[in-house]
Amino acid sequence: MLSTRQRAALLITCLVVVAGGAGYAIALATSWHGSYGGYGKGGSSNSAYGSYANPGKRNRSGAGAGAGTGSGFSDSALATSIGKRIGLRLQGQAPAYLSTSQAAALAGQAPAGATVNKAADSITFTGTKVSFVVVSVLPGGADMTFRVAGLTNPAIVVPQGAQVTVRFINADPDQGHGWLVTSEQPPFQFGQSKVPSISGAYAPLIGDPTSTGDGTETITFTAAAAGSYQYICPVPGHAQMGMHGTFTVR
Ligand SMILES: [Cu+2]
Repeated sequence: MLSTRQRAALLITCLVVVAGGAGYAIALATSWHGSYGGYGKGGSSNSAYGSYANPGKRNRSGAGAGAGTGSGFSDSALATSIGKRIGLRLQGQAPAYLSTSQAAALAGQAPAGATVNKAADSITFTGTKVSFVVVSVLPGGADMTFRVAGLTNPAIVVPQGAQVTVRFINADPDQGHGWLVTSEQPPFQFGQSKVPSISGAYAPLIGDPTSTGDGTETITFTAAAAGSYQYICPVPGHAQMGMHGTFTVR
């Protein structure tokens, strides 16, 4: 029997891109194996995001930092549309909620035992226990970015073998987002990795805020293998639009 976490981690997105004369037609099917709604409201698995036709939008650059340099399909309108659907579908299903002001405070808080270098936009941990808060799309901040310790998409460095605890909060009012560590490197494609390269390094997608506040969850994993990774949002097109930063294990 898979745990809620394991089931939620099995996010499979299939992108079928068909080149047409005027542009691309995209059939997009996203499904959660088991029930993503293992967070309490089961039964939302195997959702299909339907079909989209986007004539004339070939290889268009996405908006935001780090966007648009990939050779893959890029469509920020489609990426935003998918995020909206996920946001609505998963609204109210996060394991816990906190107020928007609490989320904003946590987004600016420096993690214990870390060196936060604002100029270099980096956070370096040296201890074997690493813990930090990641907030996606903080109101008032840049769209399609992560906020950690007051920095936007900072480089995060952790020692090899460290136990890493990540509290993920989705503060975006109208988009679903997640947080995942991958060995894939930018430029990202529209449909980048949905499977973490470090076991357990995946905070499953959280939907829109509710009247109670922003959805939050906490994950823990071991940074076993040294390497240069990226943390990304696994929603198609979101990493391409700027939701990524370096995650170094050394
Ligand atoms: Cu996202």
